[in-house]
Amino acid sequence: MAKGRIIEGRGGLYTVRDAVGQSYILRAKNKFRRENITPLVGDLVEFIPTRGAEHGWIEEILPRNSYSIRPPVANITQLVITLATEPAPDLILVDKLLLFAFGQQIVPLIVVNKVDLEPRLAREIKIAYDLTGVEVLALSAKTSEGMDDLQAAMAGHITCFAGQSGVGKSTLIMALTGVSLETGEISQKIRRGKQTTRHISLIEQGGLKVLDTPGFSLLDLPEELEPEEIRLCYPDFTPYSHQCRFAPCLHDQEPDCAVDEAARNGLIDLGRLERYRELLNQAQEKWRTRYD
Ligand SMILES: Nc1nc2c(ncn2[C@@H]2O[C@H](COP(=O)(O)OP(=O)(O)OP(=O)(O)O)[C@@H](O)[C@H]2O)c(=O)[nH]1
Ligand SMILES: [Mg+2]
Ligand SMILES: [Zn+2]
Repeated sequence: MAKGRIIEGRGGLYTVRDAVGQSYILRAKNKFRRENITPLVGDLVEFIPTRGAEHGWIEEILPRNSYSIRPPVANITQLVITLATEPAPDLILVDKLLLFAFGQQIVPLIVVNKVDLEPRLAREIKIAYDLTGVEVLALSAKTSEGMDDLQAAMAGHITCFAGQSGVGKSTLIMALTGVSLETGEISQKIRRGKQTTRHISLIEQGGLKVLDTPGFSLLDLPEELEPEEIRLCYPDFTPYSHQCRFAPCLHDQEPDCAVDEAARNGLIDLGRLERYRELLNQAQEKWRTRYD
């Protein structure tokens, strides 16, 4: 049986590319639907190739190293969390994406694009995320500032770009790979992107493997995420968390919480702690109502 990777999927048809770069349009066997498995871009599959005008079939999906529902992708090793001055950044989205990456052993990278418009946001994000250990790059797809650093950081990875519509994901990927993609202006009226990219696609060019994804603004926490697990995905809290009076401490309402104190003294980013509490409350609510 032939082997390849899904590089695109739409309307029940999947484009699969094999090791020598040949592409096939395939359908997925019914058994996947019965087993409640959706083939994802990034999946490694075994397939029976196209015969004549007939589409071939995806027969098996090989075990996934990583898997995400939003964006729905498989086997990525790096997540580029993209933000920009315009549209206005949503840091809770950034923190949710970080949570997802840490939970799946995917290497996160934060890029602040459009620094040609103004440099302040990139500086603020670098400070706020400093203690997380996550690399933050200041970039401009327009002037090419910082693009060499991004290219270097992506070497050897299967990289997925994610973030709000209009931050410049497709523009960055075009600049990196030279492959032409559709990009869209920010709506001046609502100051938001226009959801230009409609489908996830995997692009392999010039030694890079990169997934472009449609922008989104809402991201649910993973169903199976236990509220207590969230704090384990905050490396910026760990230097203080062992000094909390309670162990374990959720750093929410507990007295003598060292993380709370560190944030009030400016040692931990206060915004990170406030958003953590918001996510914790969302997860607790979800957990309480999970059998409703
Ligand atoms: N000034 C400036 N504008 C940029 C930069 N990068 C992208 N843009 C513009 O931002 C707009 C949105 O870019 P896209 O690449 O379509 O954004 P996207 O993140 O792919 O958006 P969706 O596909 O809707 O999720 C376009 O008008 C780009 O030209 C940049 O570095 N500086
Ligand atoms: Mg796009
Ligand atoms: Zn605490």
